[in-house]
Amino acid sequence: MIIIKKSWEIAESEVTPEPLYLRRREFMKAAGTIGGALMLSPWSSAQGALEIGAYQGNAVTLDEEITEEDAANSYNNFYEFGTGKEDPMQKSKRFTTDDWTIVVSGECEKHGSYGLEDMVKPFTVEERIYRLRCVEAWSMVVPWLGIPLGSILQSFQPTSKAKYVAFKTLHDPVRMPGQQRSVLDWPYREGLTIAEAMHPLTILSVGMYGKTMPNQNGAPIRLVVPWKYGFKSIKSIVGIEFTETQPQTSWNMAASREYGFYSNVNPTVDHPRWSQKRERRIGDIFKRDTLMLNGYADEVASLYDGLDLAVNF
Ligand SMILES: Nc1nc2c(c(=O)[nH]1)N[C@H]1C(S)=C(S)[C@@H](COP(=O)(O)O)O[C@H]1N2
Ligand SMILES: [Mo]
Repeated sequence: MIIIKKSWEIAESEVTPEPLYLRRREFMKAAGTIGGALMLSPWSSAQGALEIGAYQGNAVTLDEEITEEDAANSYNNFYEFGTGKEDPMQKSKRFTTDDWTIVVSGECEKHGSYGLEDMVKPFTVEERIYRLRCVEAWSMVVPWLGIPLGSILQSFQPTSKAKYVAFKTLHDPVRMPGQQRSVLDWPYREGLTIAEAMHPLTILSVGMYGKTMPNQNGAPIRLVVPWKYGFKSIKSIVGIEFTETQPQTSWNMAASREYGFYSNVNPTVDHPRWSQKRERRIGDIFKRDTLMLNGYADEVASLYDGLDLAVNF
């Protein structure tokens, strides 16, 4: 397989300032992987569980400290396993994701039920180091492993009527005990415009910190949309539907005044109950300013040309 890099996909050695580059090398060593600009054969499979083999070196990186892996794996929002920050880590230990299938439906040519491995195997897994900004005003920097969502969606051949993409999390109150309480209208649902879904920064992530996705972070596959509040990055996806109209989304259904469909990170639009101007980076003592579109404005602001972001929050 030959991989042609997009203009913005630059090897870490070409773009990363040296101190971070060195830290990255140490991190890759610690994770027991080899960092390289282009590495193929992304998948290997053992006993049903999805394992990540070699992956492409990071195409998007940040000159910011990566959050401690332990913190990213123990301070989570995943209400399917409880509403406490440590519930997902503690209560998802026995969650199994073998033989995971994803149903693709709606406005596309190739609907059907896809096994996870079959769906992702044709694509190269890349490392993307992104900020994650929760609507609750905390944030992290996470090295995700994933595939551009757009590449996967194109393979389903969306029709011209596909204006939105809707995602659904597994609904199984036995395996996801948090669903035995109606804190949300299960299953968890999210959605993007087709332009947002096709944007090269949007990924489906299958791992982090050089490893297969931990259960508490949304195993085996979750969305990562780095310029939107964290709740848009839906975990443990079992359904992808192309729609003509704007899909319903869980937090908007729960409190439409507080959580809009777009939910772009925006320090100038406060949540009705708290300010969004600043955030607590997990591991830091002092708060820092929240950046417009979480620091990705150069890449994505054009998606919202002519849209009033205070109205379309
Ligand atoms: N299915 C599902 N996806 C979800 C959530 C959830 O409760 N259920 N929480 C969201 C929220 S609020 C955030 S901030 C991120 C947190 O991702 P992390 O735990 O990997 O940091 O996941 C999002 N995805
Ligand atoms: Mo969040």
